[in-house]
Amino acid sequence: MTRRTTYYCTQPPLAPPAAQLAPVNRVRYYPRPGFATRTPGTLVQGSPDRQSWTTLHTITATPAENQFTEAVFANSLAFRYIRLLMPAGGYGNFTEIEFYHDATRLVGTPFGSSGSYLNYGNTFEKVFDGDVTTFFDAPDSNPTEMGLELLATSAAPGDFSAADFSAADFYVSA
Ligand SMILES: [Ca+2]
Repeated sequence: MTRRTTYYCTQPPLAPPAAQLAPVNRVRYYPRPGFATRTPGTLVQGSPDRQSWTTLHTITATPAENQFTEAVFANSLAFRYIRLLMPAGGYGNFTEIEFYHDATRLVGTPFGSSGSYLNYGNTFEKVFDGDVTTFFDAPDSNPTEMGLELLATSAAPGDFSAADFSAADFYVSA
């Protein structure tokens, strides 16, 4: 007698869930040392298209020097683009900016105001490089933006390449 066992799947492989964007409700920011007084008036904003922006929070106080300060605010709106908009004269002077949904780090492709003061190379990318010794220093005193086009979430600071993420890394909002 030949015993045969047939193995089969009762369900097709599950497709990864469609990635959804998480609403930002927490921001950590670390001012350029010696220039924390440039921070007040900075807006946290979201946009679906980088054209129309919704202000989600306003930073009103001068943060402490040489450390991160955290802003927590209520927000249930998920935007593809999130940014800090620093007022005129601020020169984008942050060393690092981190966006979160609750405890989940939001990551994406950085964007921001172009150039650097006297072309020293302190461009907006410096606020997303995971290094608190590097900072953005804009070429002029116009308002400056520093933000992310959201892709996914990750616990790894400074890890912003879409190629680094698998479907399992995408945050799916409830
Ligand atoms: Ca930096």
